Amino acid sequence: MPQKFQNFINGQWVDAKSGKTSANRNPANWDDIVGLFPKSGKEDIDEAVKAARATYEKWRLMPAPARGDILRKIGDLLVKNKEDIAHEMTREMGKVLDETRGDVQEGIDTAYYAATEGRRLFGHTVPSELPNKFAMAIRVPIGVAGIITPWNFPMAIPTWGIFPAILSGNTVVFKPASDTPKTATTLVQIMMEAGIPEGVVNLVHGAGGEVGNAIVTHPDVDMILFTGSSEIGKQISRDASATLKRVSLELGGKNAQIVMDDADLELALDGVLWGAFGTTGQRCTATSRLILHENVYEKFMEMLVERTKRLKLGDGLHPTIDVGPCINEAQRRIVQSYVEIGKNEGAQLVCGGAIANQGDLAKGWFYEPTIFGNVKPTMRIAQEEIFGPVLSVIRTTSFEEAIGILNGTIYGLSSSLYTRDVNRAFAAIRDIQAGITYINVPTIGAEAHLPFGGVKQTGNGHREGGWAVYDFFTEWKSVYIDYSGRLQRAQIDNY
Ligand code: UN1
Repeated sequence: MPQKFQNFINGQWVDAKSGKTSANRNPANWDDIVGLFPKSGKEDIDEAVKAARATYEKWRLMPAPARGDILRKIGDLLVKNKEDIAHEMTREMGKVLDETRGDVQEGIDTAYYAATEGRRLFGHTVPSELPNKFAMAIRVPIGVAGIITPWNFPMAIPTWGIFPAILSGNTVVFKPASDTPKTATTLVQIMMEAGIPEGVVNLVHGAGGEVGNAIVTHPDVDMILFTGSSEIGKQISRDASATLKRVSLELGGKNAQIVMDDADLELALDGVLWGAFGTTGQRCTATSRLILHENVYEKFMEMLVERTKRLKLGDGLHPTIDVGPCINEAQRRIVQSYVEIGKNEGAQLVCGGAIANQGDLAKGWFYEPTIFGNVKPTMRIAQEEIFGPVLSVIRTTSFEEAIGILNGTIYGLSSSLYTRDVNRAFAAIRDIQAGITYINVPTIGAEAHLPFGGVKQTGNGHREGGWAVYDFFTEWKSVYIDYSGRLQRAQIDNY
């Protein structure tokens, strides 16, 4: 019998009130059931929000450096358990071990960053315009945060939200993706072991439609941090507006790597292979377009196809594997449908383009790493996020045209330029419309202490990560202290 897991509300492990569960399966072998997880609903969210609200009144009073001390312990425990968590995560969501280790490491980095932020949380002191008067602006916590996270980074992304939220003095209702409930459970167990008080972090498993929606519409939830698809992000934005919640959205991308004719082609090749097929292309920052200068087009395509065909698909727990499965059947179907769309649009399929189900791959959601050549910038496979191992290659004649093509989508998350020309590098940094620009680095691989997020329809202007996320999780309070002993009227008595 597979192990049964529970929600975590107010310091107790509890079943969903419905009593229902659903099976979470290994995407590399669907016979392997990772566990049974609660199918929760609005009534479970009501309990979780009640606990988070009540606990907030105590938690916000704990000094931030003391909250930071607990975050340091969380980091230490993640270090201690890194290898086990990485194995469990690969089994749960399929990406290869090196990558799941990196995912845990990103959580560790985020924990230690948050720990030190407990001794900063800087505000501003400014002079008052009146004599014998003091003025400052301080950061204060906001209340209850709903954190709704995706399955592609089951450790890193929850930590990006939860750690700064609680360090800032907020409490949390956490709904992880229904494809990765096990990693989320482990994260919560570690937080409890490190000494996070009961009720500060509440975990509720279940489907986005029920559980996610109940969080977003709950009048006692003050803010929502969501990472996922643009479609759901827009829905959340609409639903949250009824109670004027603060919402941070980290959504889709159609990230491109430009390779100019003066680039180090071997370096650019390593970059695009990693950016396009790492995590099976299932990153919001994945390279899904390659914009290739015509002078190197044929040569680079030959190198690229040769290396892509050598990528080994399989269970990410085996050290020889390069690329794991798609997360589930529905995702693989989307990938397959985009390949059909690309063919119908007249793009040239140069490798892959089929489900991979031979031998060991028979019971997993595998799809061959796929490349389309001669893609036109307006084709759907060059415009829409696919979230799978599909790369669209677009030919360009100039640097200026390449930047125009790169900017020519509704998204603006990550971007990359390979060139040896420093002038072009700086022009690209200025002109590319994206939240992240890499020079001679692929579109994936952001570091945890820098702001992470995008422009245009990738988000709504907030950033996850680094110092910037603390702006989302705190409110500014301006404070004036008059020690003159008399009424002093600003703008009036001094002019
Ligand atoms: C994502 O793309 O979904 O920048 C998150 C990276 C990782 C996080 C990616 N540190 O590739």
